Amino acid sequence: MTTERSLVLVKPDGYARGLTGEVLRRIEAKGYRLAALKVVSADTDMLHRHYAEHEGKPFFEPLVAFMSSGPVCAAVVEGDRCIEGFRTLAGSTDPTGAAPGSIRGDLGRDWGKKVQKNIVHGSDSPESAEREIGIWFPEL
Ligand code: DAT
Ligand code: MG
Repeated sequence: MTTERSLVLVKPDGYARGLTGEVLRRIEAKGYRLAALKVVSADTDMLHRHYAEHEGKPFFEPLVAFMSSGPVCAAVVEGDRCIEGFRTLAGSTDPTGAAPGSIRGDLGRDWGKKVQKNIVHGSDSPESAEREIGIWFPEL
């Protein structure tokens, strides 16, 4: 077993739709622990750092604009292999193709803005998780 931490965000679409509780419920039902939790209005500096790997891609600036369009719920999720586990709970990036049973597959769809409004973010590696936790929870 490898205990990991993941940075999970309920994005502005999920927060505005009142899906925060449903996302957190699924995380806890899976057996992961909410080690830290808060509602944040992210500024563009934070988001540029958070999405640094996507800088220069055509969807980068629209993504940052969307992510700063409203509050998000940020969580540090803890558990054995929770990085891969949460990404499985989230489903694939495009909600239209995400598997039923996943957060994006059950609750997301094509809203006419490509795949921007896909409800959640989850770290993709232990290195990304620690970097992202430093951005969203500098106090930890
Ligand atoms: P994920 O969130 O599944 O890790 P990612 O890291 O590749 O996906 O991309 C980050 C976010 O950027 C993703 O959740 C939605 C948006 N995005 C990704 N690919 C996109 C594309 N081709 N067009 C528009 N937005 C995109
Ligand atoms: Mg990603």
